[in-house]
Amino acid sequence: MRCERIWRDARLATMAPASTPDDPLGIVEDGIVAMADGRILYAGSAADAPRLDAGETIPCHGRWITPGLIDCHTHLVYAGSRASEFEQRLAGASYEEIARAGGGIASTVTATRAASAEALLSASLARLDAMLADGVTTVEVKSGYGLTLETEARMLRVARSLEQERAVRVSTTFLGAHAVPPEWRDDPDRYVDEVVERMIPVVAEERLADAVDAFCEGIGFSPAQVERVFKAARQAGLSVKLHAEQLSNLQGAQLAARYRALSADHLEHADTASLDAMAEAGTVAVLLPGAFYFTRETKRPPIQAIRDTGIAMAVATDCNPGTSPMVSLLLAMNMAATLFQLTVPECLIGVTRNAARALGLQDQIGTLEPGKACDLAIWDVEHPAELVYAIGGRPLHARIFGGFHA
Ligand code: DI6
Ligand code: FE
Repeated sequence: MRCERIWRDARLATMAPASTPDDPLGIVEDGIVAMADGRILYAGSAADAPRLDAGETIPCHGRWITPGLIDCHTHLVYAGSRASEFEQRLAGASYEEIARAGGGIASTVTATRAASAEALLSASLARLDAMLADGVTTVEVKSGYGLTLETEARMLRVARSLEQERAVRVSTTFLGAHAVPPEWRDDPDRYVDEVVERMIPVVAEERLADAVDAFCEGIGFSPAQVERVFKAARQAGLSVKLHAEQLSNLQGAQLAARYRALSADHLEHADTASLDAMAEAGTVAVLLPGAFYFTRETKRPPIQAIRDTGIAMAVATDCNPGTSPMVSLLLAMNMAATLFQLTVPECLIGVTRNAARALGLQDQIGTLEPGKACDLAIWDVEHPAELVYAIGGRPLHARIFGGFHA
């Protein structure tokens, strides 16, 4: 078989669904990956490989190859900083108090509205470059700091343009229902009208977003308001996801499941009825330990119940200026293990196969299997567990995007 490039002498963690329970990572010791047309032609043991006629062969000297990592929940595009609010919180103010006093998301909205597309792009690229250095090849990016049609569209266009600036796949999410903007504070339902009647149709028509998200919370939107957003999204042909049960239990995850959401994210305060509904709907649980850590939340998501119901778990950075100013997906895995007691395989599958599912991209990325995009991370580690264990290292040897060294 003719292929363009082969990586040989590698150890693979394919992340393909386990054929045996004692091999959750799909490990291949004597592995090769063959690429044609940017896709994986073969990934598996050298001994079992078909005859491959390669244009170029790259020796990996026993290094580990995983699928390129996927950060499936970020607010990467924004302007400004919230370091002063961090200091207020250290002095005793709560995240919700700061938000209700007009700070929080609203302060980033002010900074983001004032920023040009160029300024937003350059601030975002600095964060994106740090993510890529951790082996990320796909990143989800939400809007939600503009909260007018014009500024939300600007955020989404900047997010899309990251694909031209760097070798990365970007999945965009419209988060117009992130916060009620100051000009609508006295009439939140009218702002929801704006999101539903004006913004979502344009976002869909201009293909600015791949999905629609909302913040279902006392300081965000009620389930009834979120439902209106979901209805409009589905009508426009967009899939949905939800920030659910982060600070309190409003039964957002149940609502998400009812709309067959790709994911329900955070879930610290989720109850078992919600988990059953998510399992039934195939909605992925996206865990965001960076936000849990940074807000010094004490209620952990019900991990054992999530496991027991068989819900797929993903892990992401939630990179945002208010509750998770974090760009390292490797650190997010470490936190998911340390703070939430995820196992090492759960963390690794959570940033690859299950993260792909959370974006609806499971047919394209997330595992080393024939037909998937040849997005690889090649690591200088003795075992993939080190990717979860170590804090602040630089284990990435090379990042391959669509078959090319990036
Ligand atoms: N939940 C979060 O943790 C972020 N957004 C959301 O809906 C916080 C965003 C911010 O504080 O800027
Ligand atoms: Fe978030």
